[in-house]
Amino acid sequence: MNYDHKSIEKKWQEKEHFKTEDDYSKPKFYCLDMFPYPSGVGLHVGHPRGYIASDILSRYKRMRGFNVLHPMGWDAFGLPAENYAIKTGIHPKITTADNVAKFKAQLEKIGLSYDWSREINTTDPNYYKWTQWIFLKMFEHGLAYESVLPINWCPSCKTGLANEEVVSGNCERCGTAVTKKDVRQWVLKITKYADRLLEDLEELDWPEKIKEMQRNWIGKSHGADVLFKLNNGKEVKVFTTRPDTLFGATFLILSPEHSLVSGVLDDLTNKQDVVSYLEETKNKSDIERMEEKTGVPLSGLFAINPVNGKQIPVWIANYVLSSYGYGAIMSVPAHDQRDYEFATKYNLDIIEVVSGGELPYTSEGELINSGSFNGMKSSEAKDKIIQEFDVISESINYKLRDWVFSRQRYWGEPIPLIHCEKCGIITEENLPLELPEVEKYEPTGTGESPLASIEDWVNIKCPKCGGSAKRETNTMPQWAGSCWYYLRFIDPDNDNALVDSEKEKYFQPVDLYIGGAEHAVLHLLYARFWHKFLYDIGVVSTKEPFLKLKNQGTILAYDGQKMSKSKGNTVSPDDMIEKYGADSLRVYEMFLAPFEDAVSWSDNGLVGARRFLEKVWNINLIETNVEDKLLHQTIKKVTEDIEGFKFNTAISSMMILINEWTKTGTTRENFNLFLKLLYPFAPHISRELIEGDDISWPQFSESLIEEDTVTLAIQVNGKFRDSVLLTKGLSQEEVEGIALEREKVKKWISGDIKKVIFVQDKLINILI
Ligand code: ANZ
Ligand code: ZN
Repeated sequence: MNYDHKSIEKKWQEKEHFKTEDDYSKPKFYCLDMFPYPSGVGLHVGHPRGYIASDILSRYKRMRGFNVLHPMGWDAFGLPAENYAIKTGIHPKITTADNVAKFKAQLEKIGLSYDWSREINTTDPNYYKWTQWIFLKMFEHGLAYESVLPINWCPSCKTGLANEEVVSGNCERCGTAVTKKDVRQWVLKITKYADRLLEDLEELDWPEKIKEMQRNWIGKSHGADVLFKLNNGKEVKVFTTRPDTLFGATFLILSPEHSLVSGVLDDLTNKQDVVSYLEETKNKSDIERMEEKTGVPLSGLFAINPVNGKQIPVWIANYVLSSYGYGAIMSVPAHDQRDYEFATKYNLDIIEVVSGGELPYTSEGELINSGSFNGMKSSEAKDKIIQEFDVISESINYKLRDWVFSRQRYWGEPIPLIHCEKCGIITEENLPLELPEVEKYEPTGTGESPLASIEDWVNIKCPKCGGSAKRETNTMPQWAGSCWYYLRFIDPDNDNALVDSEKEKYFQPVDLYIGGAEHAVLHLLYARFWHKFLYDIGVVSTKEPFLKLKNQGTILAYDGQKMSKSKGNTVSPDDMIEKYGADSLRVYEMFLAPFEDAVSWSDNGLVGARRFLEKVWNINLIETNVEDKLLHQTIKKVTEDIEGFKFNTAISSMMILINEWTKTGTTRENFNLFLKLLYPFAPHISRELIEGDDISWPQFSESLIEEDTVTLAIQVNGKFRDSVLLTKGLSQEEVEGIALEREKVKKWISGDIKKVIFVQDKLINILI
């Protein structure tokens, strides 16, 4: 009989159904994939890599008696569907539904064991009702506030962006250089959680790289605030991590946006220069501002260095960020790279105050040119300087900024707030507040969302005073729905609560979370923030949502490039499944490299996986029952490798076993044990071949796989000369023969052997 993958896969995909039980007596295992954005182009073979791994774990844990929650859903708000609507006039709802159907069909063909009865979609009003509910809770707790500070603005997407969405100065989505714009916006106080987000990272079993990225993003710095008096009577506060370098602070720099600047213009002797400089930097994107350090002095203004009373010049410069610290710095060119470049360029004083070597010397060391602090170590001087001066105080700074949460676009969750002239801002209690139909999806570009033009939706009566009021027209960012979706899978149809608390207690936290590393400081940080808030208001019982995280490596195209539709180098799983089968695809994707490594796709490799399964299909079953040691070693290896995420070596050990059995044949009983090992990887063919309904995970026999080799030491005249790996139980004669042939031993043997001391399986000592 031929291995006909098509009929087998169809049969088992129809037959096997996976439903998570509400049986709380069993141990649970919550195994979650990062749910996809259902894009129009469908999946390529890179996407399922993570899904296959989570499926292996889910099937394996079920076999071991766990109640497994393994759900899937759609993160369906977002710009592609909206941009498509702008082009075609087709409502994003329709596009989204089409894409979801397409994605789901693709996933089903791979044979993923999801409990589809729990499917969720973030654009479903029954879902986003709860996204809105959480927002309102945050609002009630003072964690959502309105602000009009300049924000990151993508001129192409025509919307404001969060800091996390700006990747080296460009829009995370479209790559356009981000500018600044004053937009009224809703902001979430993620900074209130900075310390907890930092501390609780320690208890997570996540890739160290991701944890480090979050630590850096939160960016907690210990240092000092220093107050500088100006000659015009005003004061400027700066944050520094190096108060020990204060004697080397030779000038002060304000960011162009610093609040003090506009007030001093008239007192300057170079007002015109400053005004044109401000104009120039305003029109530059952050990235352009980073390219070259430029600045201009505020002539006529100077500051007093509080430690030595010296007058120092005040400048504005583009590399001082308005959003960090206080938007102003004390410049220490001898010990800071950026300040050094700036001072060299503009011929400003450079005073060395920490001895070390070549300038700029940026490490800590021993103080010089620092008055009574000379000779002190930096660490000591920091404390002493903070103690000594009233205008210097200990301070902690974070890089993390509050989360700009409003978008001026259509296809997102409406923010359920109402602006009333009399009552101020009030909450919409009638959730879900559904997205209204619009005629045009175009962003206005003015900072207002397309919703603003739907008069009869915007203009309402205030629910409190009955007077005229307006709805908030901003929508939520694409990250909102994914901040809490893992909770909804636990209880997807609950109309009365976001999640039933008894169910939540049983299923939370997610035991294993698999997805791409690109979400390190976006989704993975935002979700942790929302979770901690939900913990604080008693909705969830754990401090962290995702216990263990694994990132799959990228699968690159044949040419080693990233797969993309525009490059025309994508490989579709559909074609591969049609030709070679889902089981072959699954085995190949897990075999091709360690799970977290990037690797290029190759059809040949897929053919190799297919051949392996054909060998399994054709194994010769024989009657003689022998204890199969290799089988039991394989069971042990595959068990350990699945637990350790080493799917590639698990498969190679199964391949070794199958190669052996291809020569010798095996018994039905042993073959059945093997098929259960194969089942999580290649479920369809395994189910087809397994005899009986029991698919529990096989146990290996300890006694069978006990080590049968030993390392034996060889001595000559009592001195260690070599060691050798031997089968256990060899006789003195046999070992002596082997020992005397060893190069490292031979050279010590001259003359006759007088005596041999032999301790079985341990040592041989040759005396001459
Ligand atoms: C003087 C100094 C001397 C500094 C020295 C460093 C080395 P982290 O560690 O990242 O927190 N800084 C403060 N506010 C800034 C702003 N708004 N824009 C640009 N730079 C700013 O960095 C803290 C350091 O970054 C501060 O310590 C300050 O420079 C600079 F040898 O002050 B330092
Ligand atoms: Zn953009």
